[in-house]
Amino acid sequence: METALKQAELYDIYEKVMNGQRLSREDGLRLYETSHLPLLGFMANIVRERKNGNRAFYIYNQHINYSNVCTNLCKFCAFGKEKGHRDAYEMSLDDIRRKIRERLDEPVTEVHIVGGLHPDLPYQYYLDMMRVVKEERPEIHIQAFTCVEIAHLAELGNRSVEECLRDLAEAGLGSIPGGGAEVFSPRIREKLCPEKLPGEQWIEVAKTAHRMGIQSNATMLYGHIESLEERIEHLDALRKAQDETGGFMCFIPLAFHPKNTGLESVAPTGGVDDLKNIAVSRLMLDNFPHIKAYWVMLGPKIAQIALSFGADDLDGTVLEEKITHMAGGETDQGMVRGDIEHLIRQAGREPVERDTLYNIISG
Ligand code: V47
Repeated sequence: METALKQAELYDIYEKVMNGQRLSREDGLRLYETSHLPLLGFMANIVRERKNGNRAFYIYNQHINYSNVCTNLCKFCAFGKEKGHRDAYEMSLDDIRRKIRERLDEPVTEVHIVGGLHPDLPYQYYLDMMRVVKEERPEIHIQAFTCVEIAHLAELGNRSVEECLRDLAEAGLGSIPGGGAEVFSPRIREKLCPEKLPGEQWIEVAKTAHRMGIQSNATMLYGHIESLEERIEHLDALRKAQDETGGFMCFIPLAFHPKNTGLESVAPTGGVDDLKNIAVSRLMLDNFPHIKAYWVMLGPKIAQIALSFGADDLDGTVLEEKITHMAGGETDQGMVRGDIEHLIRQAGREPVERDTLYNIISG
């Protein structure tokens, strides 16, 4: 292996990995550029096993997308619709109550709730949503509202981000999912989502949450018009924020799905780029405890291989995912526990059911 690493001119990076030294942005770029995928995976796997051993985590969760009405209408998104559009929808609090009730006989531990930036649902709706979920299922962990939604809600309620997060936490919010980060580069945001919260502000919302003891995740949407440099800048910005707060639990590279979006001419991501993103993020984000291979976007087969390329988490049972499926995602709507565990065991890993905050439930 050492000879192969030398021949591929990656040996200096390997030495850093072995010594637990931080990789530079230039190192990250070289890793993205290399065609030696197995060597990249080999190095990422060293870090993955150092941090998480042979475990592969999953969660018994449920997704609820309360509304697709959105004022941002990002080019890469097939989910968001203008208010009044024939496919636009919004769930009432009773609809949300019903969604939770429908699955009370299953051991769901987390509900993941996100939606578009709705122009006129009132602030109270979001607080009541938390309360309704907790009334039906008091022990469930609510992971809800991306940093972009939090900034929107704060504005809606005439609150600072901190006050808004306090209101939400009092009503039942447990943690924040990683969506809405896209690629922080202003060039990309200008081209694809000019209305969206700028990258620095996304990071500010996350850091504010962390300082209040609310943990969160982070994502990067890759495989559209971003450059490798822009991916590295994104990872570097997250690494810096994590140095400051330590509040990120997990990083999830999200594979772009072009169908029904404003970027339909872009080809879907390939398996090589999917695995590279898992591996490079594992190697660059040395201060993130977990890297998630989100099977819904990667497909179960790539997600399974990703468990040897740096990922230690597959997300979970999910059920009723809309954002990927509206953009042409062909994976199932959900996976049962047995199938997830089988996928993990086939990869030679040990399945471990976790809760949202990575406490072990069983395994
Ligand atoms: O914010 C939008 C992205 C995100 C597309 O935190 C798209 O554990 C691909 O963030 N193709 C939502 N991606 C999903 C998300 C997520 C999923 C699972 C777990 C966690 C977590 C977070 O999906 C959006 C946006 O960045 N997205 N459109 C698309 N066409």
